[in-house]
This record gives sequence, structure tokens and C-alpha cells, in this order.
Amino acid sequence: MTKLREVIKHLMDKSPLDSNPMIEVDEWVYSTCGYCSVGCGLYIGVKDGQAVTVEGNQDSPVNRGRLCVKGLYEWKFLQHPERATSPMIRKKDKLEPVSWEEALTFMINKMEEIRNEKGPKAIGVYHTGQLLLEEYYALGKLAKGVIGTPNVDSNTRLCMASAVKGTIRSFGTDGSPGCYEDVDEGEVLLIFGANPAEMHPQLWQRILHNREVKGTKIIVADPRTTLPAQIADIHLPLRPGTNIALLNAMIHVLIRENLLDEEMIDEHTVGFSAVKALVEDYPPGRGEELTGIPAETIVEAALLFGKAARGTTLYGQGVNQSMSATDTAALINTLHLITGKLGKPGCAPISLTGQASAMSNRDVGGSFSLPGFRNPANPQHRLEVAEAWKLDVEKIPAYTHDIMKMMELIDTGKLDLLWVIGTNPAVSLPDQKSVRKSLENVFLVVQDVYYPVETAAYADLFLPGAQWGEKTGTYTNIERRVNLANQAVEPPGKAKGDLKIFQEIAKGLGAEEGFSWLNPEEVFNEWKVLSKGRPNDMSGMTYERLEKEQGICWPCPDIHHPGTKRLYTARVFNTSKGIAQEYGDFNHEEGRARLWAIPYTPPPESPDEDFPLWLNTGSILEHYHTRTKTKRIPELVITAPEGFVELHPLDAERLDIREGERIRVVSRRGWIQVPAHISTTLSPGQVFVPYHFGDLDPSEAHLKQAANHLTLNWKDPFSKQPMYKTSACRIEKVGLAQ
Ligand SMILES: Nc1nc2c(c(=O)[nH]1)N[C@H]1C(S)=C(S)[C@@H](COP(=O)(O)OP(=O)(O)OC[C@H]3O[C@@H](n4cnc5c(=O)[nH]c(N)nc54)[C@H](O)[C@@H]3O)O[C@H]1N2
Ligand SMILES: Nc1nc2c(c(=O)[nH]1)N[C@H]1C(S)=C(S)[C@@H](COP(=O)(O)OP(=O)(O)OC[C@H]3O[C@@H](n4cnc5c(=O)[nH]c(N)nc54)[C@H](O)[C@@H]3O)O[C@H]1N2
Ligand code: SF4
Ligand SMILES: [Mo]
Repeated sequence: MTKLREVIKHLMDKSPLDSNPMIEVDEWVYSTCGYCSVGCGLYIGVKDGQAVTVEGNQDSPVNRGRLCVKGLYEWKFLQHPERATSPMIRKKDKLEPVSWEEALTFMINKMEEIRNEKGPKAIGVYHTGQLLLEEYYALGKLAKGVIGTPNVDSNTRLCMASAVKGTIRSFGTDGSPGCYEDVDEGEVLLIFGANPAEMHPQLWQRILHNREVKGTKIIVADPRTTLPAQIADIHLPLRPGTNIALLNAMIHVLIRENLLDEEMIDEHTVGFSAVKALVEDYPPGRGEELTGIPAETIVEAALLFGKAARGTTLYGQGVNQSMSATDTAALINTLHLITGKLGKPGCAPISLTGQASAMSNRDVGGSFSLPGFRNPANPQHRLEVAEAWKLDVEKIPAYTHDIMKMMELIDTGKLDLLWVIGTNPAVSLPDQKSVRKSLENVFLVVQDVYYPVETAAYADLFLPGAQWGEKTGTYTNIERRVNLANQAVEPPGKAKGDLKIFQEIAKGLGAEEGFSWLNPEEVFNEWKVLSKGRPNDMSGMTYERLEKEQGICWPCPDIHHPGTKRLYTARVFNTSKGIAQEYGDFNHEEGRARLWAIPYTPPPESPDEDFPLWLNTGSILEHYHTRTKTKRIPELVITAPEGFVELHPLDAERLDIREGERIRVVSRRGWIQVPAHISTTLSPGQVFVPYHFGDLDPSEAHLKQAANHLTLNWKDPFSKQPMYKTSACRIEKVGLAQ
């Protein structure tokens, strides 16, 4: 790690960066940060029609005026010479600018042609967690209602799918049961497979504050000694992929010591006897064998959590992208249910959603569900949606496919057109070699805000959207707070809001009537009616209220309702078939939560003679995803200019590798060549590669640095989420035989 990064990380840790100094502006526009799901409130400063600064919103209960380094420079990615300003069509191997009319006619003709020839299933839509709630709603209606394809997915599949499935399997419907106040009020915080110091920095500031003022105890379960692990009271550096073994051993201790909430177990849940029987096989000694954590440390962690009156868990991609991901999320919920740490202050299992609006996508059924967490397999739920959309119920697909399945459908000639909106699969999907081959073999439409962008290297048609700051709509954050992000500036050139693009395509496909909204609030109002009576009821919200009240947490069923901090306070869950988001063995007509008994299963790939190191991939503070925004901000690029691999000093010594030396990381899928950063953050035998860096844009085409050349195309059986965190690799000095 460079010295500068160390300094920045230290700064983030000790003294929060306050907002920009005030500069002269014509107008301050109320908005919400568009990067991560913490959902910080901010104002965009506009001068002469351009965004010139941002200022943290002092009144926001989320961040109280503070912003992290990404939020602070957020205005800078709006005006950039590489903003996409015109639609483009591939002509003679090159994308050439065309008019909107030509671009949309081309797209609609192609869609009609494919639909007539092969049916709607041959059209795929793959979108994002970075649009606005209103845009997801419109896109869901267009893809499922108008096009009528089951091939609809979004990048939230790569991110939150396991947390969502785990939450549904425990409680019946999606949505975090808790709120940020539960983080403040917990005596103990269990940070499980997450690194909020770098990924959710303003939530981390709250945690640090609580620790200082209230002495909150912190337990961190992460194979790496991240910043949270460094300050934790107990660090559980488990072997990658062993979450289930650790949780089972902790639950074993809790049951043995009778640190349980019997009323919750007996009256409000099902499945305890199976859990009890299963964890008998996971005494702390077996936990140690499987996870590598000393048995007494597992006991200490379980007792700290179990004896505290209030405890909250924050979990992230170390769960969702690791082995047994959905099961781990369900087991974290189980841990909270059996100890009664749910539905009361300071007690909640909280999934750290990643992107600013990933939760909005889930709210309105942008990908796998129907709006309002409705179950696509439930005829009544489908009917409610069909009636609202004035459509034949048969038109709405009863299932959807995940993106890696769509790649397979391309490979087998069943999917002919893929419309990619606000995501960059030529960097972010696993096993890039096969993904890039599929992208070559489909009619590809890319709707993005920058050009060049890696995935557009394969595009036949490019549509320029507008981004954060250039359009109005809402975001739902981690704590279910729906907040407003207002348009501050006009999009550049011919770029236009994604909602407008969806409306025009719907019109081209003959569905103008259902898409004739005059502004985003009209879309919100339509959705709001459909949300009535559902767990994520937003019918009491208006844009005016959202701005005045600094966002409102759903459910908010009427105009006078203040919103809801925490769910399940009455210990009644959404598992009955009529309400639940899915059908399954967790359905329970009395509304009991389901406890899960889950045996440990080893990952499908682990280190061996040929590939002796664990490969872990993830994010770093300065960059956001595939860097389309952050690589265009010099202040962020300077500290992390290119891809790298972190390895432990003992491994570096054994392999004779020096700091900064360019080395090759090789897996069964491919290789990358990046500088080595020697770091004690990792345990010996493990390496870490950030996934932000691509190698298809002209400025990076000479580098081979995308982590996803290495990763495994292996999906969790329930959530179909790729397992990015757990595979095997080796390191070679450059020049040595492969
Ligand atoms: N700066 C920045 N912030 C971001 C983002 C970004 O790109 N940049 N992206 C946003 C998004 S979309 C997301 S999803 C979040 C991601 O936020 P996080 O989930 O916090 O981040 P990750 O780095 O993906 O993974 C978290 C931790 O899981 C650990 N881990 C790996 N394997 C295992 C395992 O088997 N068990 C356990 N217990 N832990 C394991 C890793 O070592 C890592 O420290 O961040 C959001 N915030
Ligand atoms: N190996 C490995 N791979 C991973 C992960 C990992 O930990 N390891 N993490 C995964 C996770 S958690 C995530 S969330 C994904 C993220 O992966 P991606 O979704 O591919 O990453 P982004 O860079 O956010 O892509 C968003 C694209 O949308 C564009 N865009 C931004 N705003 C708008 C808008 O308003 N409209 C339109 N039309 N376009 C817009 C951006 O320019 C960018 O090209 O990566 C996943 N991949
Ligand atoms: S913590 Fe997240 S929401 Fe807040 S400013 Fe940083 S990136 Fe934006
Ligand atoms: Mo994510």
C-alpha cells in the first residue's frame, strides 16, 4: 500500500473529512449521494448551469453534513470530455454518432424482428443498482409487461441477491429489519464479511463515534485484517469460505450457554429443533478445525454477542459473494432470531446494500420480483400487477433468469439481443474470457453515460443516458430510507434521462399509453398506489415530504405516517403464502420466521498444488466499481492509479517478490499482470485483488489487470450470485514459464 493511501485511510479513520469549503454558487440543489447505499444527504452547488461543488447536508440524520472522499468530489464526474453525448450505431467496425430517431428506430426494428422470429424470450435486459426508483419501475413495466421477457436481471445479482434470498427465507419478504439507530444503540456490533471503513465510510464514522462515546464492542469476521478488524475487540480471521462453520460454532455456544430468547423461539419461529440438532456437531473445536480460528476466540465472540442485551450485525460481500451465501445470510438472521435480537432498539441483522439505489430496484421489482415484493409465482400478486398495468396477466413472466444464465442462452443461440443499462459486464462479471465471448455473439445495446466504456467495445448500438445530478428521482438506502435526488444540471449534448429513453422505446413498441408520465413524480405516484398494503408501502410519501423530512423509511402507509424505523417489532413476519415474496418451505400461515439448520460445505475450488493461494477480490476506498466515474477524478486516481495484488510478506519472501514488482496472478480461468503490494492485512496463503480495474478502454488496453479474468463462474444455488470471494490462484514472477 502506498504511503499516500495509508495517510488517506488514517484520515478517514480518525478525523472525518468535512464537506467542501463554501464557494460562491447560484443555487444549492437538495440531493442524495449517488455512490453507496449509506445514502448521505447533500446539496449540489450550481454556478452558471454547471455543478461546481457539493456540500454535506447538516440536517440529514444519515450523515449530519459529513461526506466521504467519493461524495466530496461527486460533482466532478458530471462534466468530463468522455461523457457520452450522442447515440451511436456500429458501422464498419466503429461506433458512429447518429440521431436519436435513427438509433431508436434501429433498436425497435431489431426488437420487433427478434420478437416476431423467436418470441420475447430472445430479448434480454440487464441493468443496474444505480438508476432511480422511478426508472426501475418504468423499466420493469417495459421489460416484463410490454416486451414480456423473463430474461431481466440487474447487477444487484452480483451484489445483494444472496442477502435478499436469505432475508426472504427467514422473514418472508426483502428489506433490512433494522436502521442506523440500531447501529448506534447496539452494545455489540458484529461486522461479518464487510469493510465499512472503506465501503460505507459515513456509517463507519457513526460506528467510530459510538465506540468512542459509548464503548460499543466490535467483533469482525473477515479473513483480512481490515481497518475494522484492526480496531475490533475480537477479530475472527476465518479461512475463506467458512462462514457457515463459524456461525454454527457460535450458535452451538449460545445454545449450550442458554443465551436464548425462548419466547421468540417458541411463539414466533419454526425450525429450532433442527438447528439445535445440527449445531451439536459444531462444538468450538470443530469450528477451529474448519475456520482456523482458535476455539476459545469463537467462544469469546459468541459470549460477547449472546450476553449483550443489544446486538446488531452488519454483513456484506464476504457473505453474499462467499461460499453458501444465501445460507449464511439466513443463518445470520437465525442467530438474531434465537437470541431475540430483532425488532427492538440496537438489535438487527442488517445487510449492507452496495449501490445507492439497489434497494429501490428491489422495492419496485426491477429484476427478479414484481413491484412491492410481489411473488411472480403467486397468481393473485401477478393479477394485482397486471390490473395496475392494464395488461393481460399471462403476459407477465412467472420467473426470471440471472445474468450468467443469459450468457448461456446467448451461447446456445436462444438470446439474440441484450440491452445493457448502467452496468459494465466486460469488467464486473466473473470469468471474463467466456463473458466477453458471449458479448461478441449477441446484438448488444449499451446505455451508459461515458464513452469509451469497456462493454461498449462489443456494442452494436450505444444510447447516452443521463446520470446522478442530471435527473430527478428517489433512492432507497440501507435503512429503507427513501430520499430525493433532484436534477441540478442538464445532461451533456444529446444525452437524456434514462426514464425518457424507456418511455420512447415503450412508445416505439406501441405502449405509449402506460408510459405517458410527464415527470418522475408521476411515475412515483403510480408505483406508490401499487405499493399500498405491501411491506414496503410508500403510499404516504410525496417528493415534498421526502425533501422536508430528509427522507422517510418505509413502510409509510399514509400521509401523516412518520415512516418506520424497524420492522417486526410485533414479532409477526411476512412468511404467509399470501404475503411472501416467494413460495417455499419457509411459508408459514401464522407468520412465523423460519430458523435454518445448515451444514458446512467446502467451496468448490480451494488451494492445491497447482494453485496454492486463496484468491479474494473486492473493493477499495478510492474507486467505485468499474471506475467509470472515479478514474475520471484525478484526486481519487492519484492514490490508486492501477490494479494491484496484495500478498503477505511471508509469501512475498518465499516467492522472492519485491514491493511494486509487476507479477502475474494466474487461475484456472486466466491471468493478470499487476504490481505487488506487500501487506500484513492478509494472512499467509491468501491474496487480494481489487476488481475495479478494466483492460478494454483505450487508455488501459495495454494492461491486463481485470480481476475477473481470474474468478470462478460458480453461482450460489439459491440466489444465483457469483462467488467472487473464494477461489484459488498462483503467483508467477513475470518471465517464468506458465
Ligand atoms: N469505495 C467504495 N465503496 C463502495 C463500493 C466501491 O466500489 N467502492 N461499492 C459499493 C458496493 S456496490 C458494495 S456491494 C459494497 C461492498 O462492500 P463490502 O461488502 O464491505 O466490500 P468487499 O470488499 O466486497 O468485501 C467485504 C469483506 O469481505 C471479506 N471476505 C472475503 N471472503 C470472506 C469470507 O469467506 N467470509 C467473511 N466473513 N469475509 C470474507 C473481504 O476480505 C472483505 O474485507 O461497497 C459499496 N461501497
Ligand atoms: N471480482 C469481483 N467482481 C465483482 C465484485 C467483487 O467484489 N469482485 N463486486 C460486484 C459488485 S458488488 C457489483 S455492485 C458490481 C458492479 O459492477 P458494474 O455494475 O459493472 O459496475 P459500474 O462501474 O457501477 O457500472 C455502472 C455503469 O453504469 C454507468 N452509469 C452510471 N450511472 C448511470 C445512469 O444513471 N444511467 C446509465 N445509463 N448509466 C449509468 C457507469 O458509467 C458504468 O459504466 O461488480 C461486481 N463484480
Ligand atoms: S459514505 Fe457513501 S453515500 Fe456517503 S458520501 Fe460516501 S459514497 Fe456517498
Ligand atoms: Mo455491489
